[in-house]
Amino acid sequence: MWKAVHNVSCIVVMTYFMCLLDTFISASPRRRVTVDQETPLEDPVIIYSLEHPNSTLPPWGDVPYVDVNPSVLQSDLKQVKEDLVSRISELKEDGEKLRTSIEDSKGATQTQITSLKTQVFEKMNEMQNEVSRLGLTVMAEDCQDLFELGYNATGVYYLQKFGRQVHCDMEIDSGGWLVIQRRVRVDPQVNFDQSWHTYKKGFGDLESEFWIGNEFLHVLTNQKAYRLAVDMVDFEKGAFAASYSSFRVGNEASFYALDLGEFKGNTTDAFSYHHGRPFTSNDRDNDLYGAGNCASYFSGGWWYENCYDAHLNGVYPEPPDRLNASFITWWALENNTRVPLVLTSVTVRVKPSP
Ligand SMILES: [Ca+2]
Repeated sequence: MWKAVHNVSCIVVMTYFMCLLDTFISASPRRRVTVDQETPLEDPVIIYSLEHPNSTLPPWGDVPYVDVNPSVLQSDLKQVKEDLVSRISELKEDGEKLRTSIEDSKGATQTQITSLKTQVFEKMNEMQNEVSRLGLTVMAEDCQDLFELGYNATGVYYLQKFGRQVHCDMEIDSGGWLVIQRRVRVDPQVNFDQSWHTYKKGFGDLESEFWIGNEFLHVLTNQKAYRLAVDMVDFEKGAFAASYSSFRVGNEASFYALDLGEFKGNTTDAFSYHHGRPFTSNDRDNDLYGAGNCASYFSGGWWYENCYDAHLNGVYPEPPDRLNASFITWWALENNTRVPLVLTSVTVRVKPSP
């Protein structure tokens, strides 16, 4: 009997303590931490959501959760704070690096700008010089002017003043020579048996054979004093040179009369024979040959008298023939004997007198 009473008493006491425990637990605030449902519990990404235990919540077990005690939470918060401080520190370092980088960049840019400025100034100077040169080029009166402006390549140039092209020899005899006539062996040969009008305006090809034109010769040689040089190559005897201290051509009213100065050269002065003579073409007979037109006889316009000692506008002899020297010819004296140079190439060039 006593044992039965004892058992019942024990059950009542245990129930009482269990009730007390339950009451105690229920009365304690519960800190619950919900976790992301997608996140495995083994490695939870904790979303700190402190809920009051009396708030409406799904039944326990429906929502994954972990109970954390305050010390753990405090530790987590401390870790977060430390992480934030660390991150802020990193950001500060990054910012400092960025600032340094920007300053470096600014420095580099400044250097580049300085370099660019220098280049721009240099370019501007170059352009200014070029503009100046171009301005002077526009004003150029002849090849010597171009040569002095730095144009030192032999070839065809444009003279703005005259609105035409000219061939400049920038190499021979100190350069600056304007070529007024050239004969070279080309096929087909340029026809020099031309009319007054054609000789007046000029003809041929500046890169090969040409006559620059009587009107241009007149205008050119009257803008300043010029000297003249003739380069010749005989088909057997080689090169010869003749030069004249002055060279001037009169206007059309004078029939482009020739005015030559003092001769120098390694051959005979054949050209002075024509000094003072008007020009004759196959359709304008201004020569002193009474029986006909020298230009027609010798197939090319020239400052004929009766008819010539030098004739550079003839035709090439094929084959070269010294006995019948009525071609491109320069009569020379050899041992007091007149001997014609039969020329296979000729260049006549002018340059301002020194
Ligand atoms: Ca005549």
